[in-house]
Amino acid sequence: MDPFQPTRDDRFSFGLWTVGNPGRDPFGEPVRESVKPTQLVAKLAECGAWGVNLHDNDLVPFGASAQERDRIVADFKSALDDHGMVVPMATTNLFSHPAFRDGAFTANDPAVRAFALQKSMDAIDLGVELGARTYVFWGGREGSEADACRDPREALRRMRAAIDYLCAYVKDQGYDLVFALEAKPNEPRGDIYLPTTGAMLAFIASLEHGEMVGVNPEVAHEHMAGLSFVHAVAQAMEVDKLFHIDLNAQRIGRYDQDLRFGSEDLKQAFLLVRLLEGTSGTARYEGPRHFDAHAYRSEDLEGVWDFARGCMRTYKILVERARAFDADPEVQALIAEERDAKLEGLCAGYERERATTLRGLDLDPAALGRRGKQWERLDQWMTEHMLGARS
Ligand code: GLT
Ligand code: MN
Ligand code: MN
Repeated sequence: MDPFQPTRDDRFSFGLWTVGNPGRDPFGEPVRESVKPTQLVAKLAECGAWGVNLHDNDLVPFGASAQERDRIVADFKSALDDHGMVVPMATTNLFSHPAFRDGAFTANDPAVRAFALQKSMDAIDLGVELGARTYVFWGGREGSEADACRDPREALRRMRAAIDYLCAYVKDQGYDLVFALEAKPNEPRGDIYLPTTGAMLAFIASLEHGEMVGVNPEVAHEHMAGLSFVHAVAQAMEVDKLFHIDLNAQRIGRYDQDLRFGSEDLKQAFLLVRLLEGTSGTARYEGPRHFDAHAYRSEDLEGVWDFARGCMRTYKILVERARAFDADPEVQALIAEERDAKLEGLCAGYERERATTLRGLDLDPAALGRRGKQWERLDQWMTEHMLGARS
């Protein structure tokens, strides 16, 4: 049996907007015909995915009547049942409609903000109806080019008011749902408010119901800003705020590429999988492994499924490689080398007597400064594990 064939236990999910992406870009028309959501569900199941995520309007066209909506949702639910698929996450499209040209939750016009709340409550109902347990907010239009148009502090206050409002709505309905906020530095706006995962984490601490709000970091969005995605995810995990994740690939300094997972910067992808899977003995991320990416515009529909299989396959290969790396006795010995339990204890928090002992230690900074760390060796071993040259 192929060990890299995905199974439902891997909890891999894709958005309808990812495998359904027709290849439109700012310079060109779609290159692929649009595929019905029910067909996407069937095909995803065939490829070994476990879940499918959606924006309200990926499934129900904007402006559909109530009867139309119910019929579409019923058909979609049957497709999910027929193919044993789930909807782990849902979200609202608060960026396509012209009304959101200058923001949704942060817009100056209160009518736009009211419309955004209205649309979000409807979309939350839809997500819950389909079984979603996580609700993502990506504020694609929440930013500016002409910054004099609004005080950025006011934008943050409006964003807080909206998230607080919708948390209260979820509680009032008794829904079993948490929120995950997704940061992006720019595109489609010149600058987007709360541009990084770290900024989102600080914002969450200021919310009224912060306990039900976490983050949904995306590889591409952190790499666009030249930041370490692994560090961003680690910061979220360390405070139990990694509620969801958007996996893809991206080269630094470019537009949001949303490439097949692992197709760029394999080293970061390896370190990310190692972190998520906890192969070095740390806590594992238990949420969905969601791919927010799409096939190259060069592809036809067959290429879309090559893309989807490739995302899952690379993830699974990297899990295997990360396990082998962390099980390597030489790797373990090298990382463990400098651990000293007594000194760890003395550094572990201020207490007057311990501080006196610490201050009395006869440390030798010159000797500490002379010792090389051997991280060249460690990193080379990692490279060799990634390349399959060491096992
Ligand atoms: C859009 C965006 C993504 C977000 C999606 C959720 S939609 O494709 O580029 O990063 O995660 O709104
Ligand atoms: Mn995303
Ligand atoms: Mn992206």
